[in-house]
Amino acid sequence: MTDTVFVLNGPNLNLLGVREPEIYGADTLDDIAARLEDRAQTLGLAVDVRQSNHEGHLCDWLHEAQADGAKAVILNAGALTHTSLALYDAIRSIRTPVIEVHISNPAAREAYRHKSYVGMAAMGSIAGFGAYGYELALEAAAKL
Ligand code: CA2
Repeated sequence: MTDTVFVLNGPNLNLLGVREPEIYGADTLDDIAARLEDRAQTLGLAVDVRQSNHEGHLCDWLHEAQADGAKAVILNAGALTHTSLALYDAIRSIRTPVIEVHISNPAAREAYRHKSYVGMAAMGSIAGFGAYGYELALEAAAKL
């Protein structure tokens, strides 16, 4: 059976390509999903791309990834990255590897973006390469 990688996106990432393209680029989440689906096919994987503005949905989906035997989770938790102990605990509570992704480079931005609860629990992080970071994360997931 084809291994699936969950690609979970947090608050406001539904606005990608619509607002602040100077920071987050011109691609919409649908554009990113379409490229990931293509790339996944060549890697022999499937992707399940989701977005929610609600912290609890992201926790539920992390649990679902484990229950479904997903190969990995790629997680851009948006601003919840910097605040959510619940996401930290959810990532720690599953055995599924989680790869943190950010379009921008939070370390080069405001001090309040420097702490990452997701990064403290994730297997690894990719940040600052724009939307291409999702594809880099998928390559990393394929190697696991
Ligand atoms: O760079 C990233 O991917 C971030 O996760 C994006 C978050 C930000 O809070 C993190 O520090 C870094 C913001 C997501 C909001 O998405 C928007 C998309 C388009 C326009 C406005 C916001």
